[in-house]
Amino acid sequence: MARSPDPMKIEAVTLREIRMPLVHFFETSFGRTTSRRILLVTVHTDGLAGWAECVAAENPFYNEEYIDTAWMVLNQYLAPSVLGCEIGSGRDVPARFAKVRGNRMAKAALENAIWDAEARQKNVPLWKLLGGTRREIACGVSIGIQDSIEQLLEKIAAELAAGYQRIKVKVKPGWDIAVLERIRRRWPDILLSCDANSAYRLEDADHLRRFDAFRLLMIEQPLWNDDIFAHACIQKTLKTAICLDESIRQARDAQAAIETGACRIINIKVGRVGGFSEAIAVHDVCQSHDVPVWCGGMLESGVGRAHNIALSTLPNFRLPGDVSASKRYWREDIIEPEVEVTPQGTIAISDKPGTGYTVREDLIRRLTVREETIRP
Ligand code: OSB
Ligand code: MG
Repeated sequence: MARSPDPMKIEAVTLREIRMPLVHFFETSFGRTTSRRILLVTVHTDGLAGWAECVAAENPFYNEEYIDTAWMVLNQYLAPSVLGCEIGSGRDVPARFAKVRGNRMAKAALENAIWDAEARQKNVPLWKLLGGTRREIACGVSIGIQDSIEQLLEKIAAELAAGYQRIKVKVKPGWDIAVLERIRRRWPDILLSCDANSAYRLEDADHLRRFDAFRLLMIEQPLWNDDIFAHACIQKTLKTAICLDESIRQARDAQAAIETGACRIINIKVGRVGGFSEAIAVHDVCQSHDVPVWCGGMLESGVGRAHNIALSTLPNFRLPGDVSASKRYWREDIIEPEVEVTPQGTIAISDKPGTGYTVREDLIRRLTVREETIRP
């Protein structure tokens, strides 16, 4: 029997904030982002480094966390709970964080950095370590609210020409029916969905039923960010499948949402659910109920993007994800090679150990505005 590798002694954890301007602003129902403040986490163990990205945004608008709260929780609670410890695998990390409530994006960053280190230590691809099976993944794009419908149509045309398999547009009251009408008039048959990021209320149920005319693949998170019950009420009255994003923070939420009929599709974001271990658990709950999942995005740099790619290889990731090419976001990404999408709208999965992408530490150093290394 193969001897399992020695546990990893966690010697230090480095937190870094880098600033990266987006190639194009990204606007949702809760606001516009033009430049990212990104928190990167590095774990140092036995001469190896594991990297991960904390997907908490600049403001607590998508969920309760943002970069500054994540930094503090990592610094004061999460890093101390692994520093100096012998850890066998990424799987063993959530138990060490159990006392800390919520703060899932902060937890995910440190857990995923340890999975990243584990894959390197064992010299296996991260996607295999996670239980992945796919050799290529299907890609869609999420397109933000634009200054005009014409500008949006131009963007969609460019993404379709690039090969992307599914177009998702952000919607909110006042930027919805007219937008979807124009898209469907020009492209009657594309795979199309929309994401409201919680912009509607139960009083909008009649309005939301008008979306059924556009034969959408799904409508993502129409109601409150923390709700399951009200989504179950409106899903009954909609032809269009609801996909939950914000509401699904853990496998129990997925189970509740599926069993109450609150959604027919689930978006998995590894940061939102607290790390790879819980992301796999959500995936498995959905798979056992025959509910398809897809991988969501949070405007990640290459470090987080590479992790999303690895996660997307699990078998129940049956719909195109919001995992797209580096160049849609960044003039220059912090990994090598950059993430590229084929003309068929897929990303090919590497057989190399780890993520298959190299972190560009030189570039990261130049982009760093804040750095702190925590030791036992
Ligand atoms: O709801 O999926 C979302 C970006 C920031 C916050 C929330 C969301 C998004 C996206 C972008 O839709 C997906 C991406 O391209 O990274
Ligand atoms: Mg969403």
